[in-house]
Amino acid sequence: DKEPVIVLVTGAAGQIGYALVPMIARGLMLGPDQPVILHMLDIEPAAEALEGVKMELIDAAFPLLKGVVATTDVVEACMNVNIAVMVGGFPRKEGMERKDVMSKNVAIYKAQASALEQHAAADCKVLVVANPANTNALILKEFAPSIPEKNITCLTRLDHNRALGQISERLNVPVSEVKNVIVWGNHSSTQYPDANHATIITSNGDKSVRELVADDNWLKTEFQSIVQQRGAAIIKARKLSSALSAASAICDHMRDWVHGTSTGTWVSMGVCSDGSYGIEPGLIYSFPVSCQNGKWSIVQGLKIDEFSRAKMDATAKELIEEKSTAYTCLEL
Ligand code: NAX
Repeated sequence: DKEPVIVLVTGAAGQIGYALVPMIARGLMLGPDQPVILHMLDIEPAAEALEGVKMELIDAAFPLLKGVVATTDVVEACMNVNIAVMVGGFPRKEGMERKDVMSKNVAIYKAQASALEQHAAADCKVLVVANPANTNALILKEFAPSIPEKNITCLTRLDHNRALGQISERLNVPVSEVKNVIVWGNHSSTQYPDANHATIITSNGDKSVRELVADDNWLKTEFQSIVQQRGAAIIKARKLSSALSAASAICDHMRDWVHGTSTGTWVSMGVCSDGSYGIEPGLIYSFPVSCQNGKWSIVQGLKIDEFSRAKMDATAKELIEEKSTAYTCLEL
């Protein structure tokens, strides 16, 4: 029998947490033969609700679930964790700009960076979900210098999956046959969803999405805005932000990172830039990555046209500004 993997979920009493923990306990993140122990962290006002989630996890009698810790103590939560999914944060309320939530969240991520650095397993893999996701991950990286920077990522897989979904709808093919879209940059409305290298898998080999769509204008306008504004559309329709699709994307991100992507397929992950594609080193930027042996690497050598270049630079510029706002908030 495999040793259980300890998975931390912060903000576990929230709506993504509620959708995510049963997926993890069912093996959708780490595989159907991998036992897990869940560490769930939330804050004092949510302690009772968190206890309720723990009761439901026990009641669901998941065979893979070997233990559940529900706590408001960040040290207990981070103890020996192998995987940390950071969903907890100060919510963006209606009418609030991303910048308004920035100062609250970077302070949280600075504090939780220290707890992870001191108490998590040495090879802990971290995924930051809470917004501003890229900048929270950047702050976590800066304040947990002993965690290898390659182990700190942020979630843009939901945007990636949304892009796959839109291509699938447009071309009327199953989403499982669409691959290699890219989401570049920030998990914000400046993100650049790029279908230039995307393909459809057919029995006669891969076919270019750009050629099949045969409408560059759609790819440059409507496709962009639907993917970028999808979060807002869900809030409008549900009066709540995306939760099941976010939880599913979190499982996809971790599963591909741990178990690898299939040959010839890449996914989008927010990772520390090494200067690839001219992006400022050290920024947490969403790139196309392939994964093998528990490590991601940025897909190299993709041809970037002028339109893409401008979009990729604009979202990088926003991340540089967010970084400087975050540092101002932390009075650094
Ligand atoms: P909720 O407000 O339902 O849940 C957040 C939970 O975090 C709450 O239970 C709250 O008590 C808890 N929390 C607050 N401060 C905390 C702290 N210091 N330590 C631990 N827990 C704390 O939000 P939900 O809809 O679950 O969304 C969670 C986060 O994901 C938000 O920041 C949201 O913006 C972000 N998202 C990011 C996405 C991405 O693709 N990167 C997509 C989905 C989502 O919008």
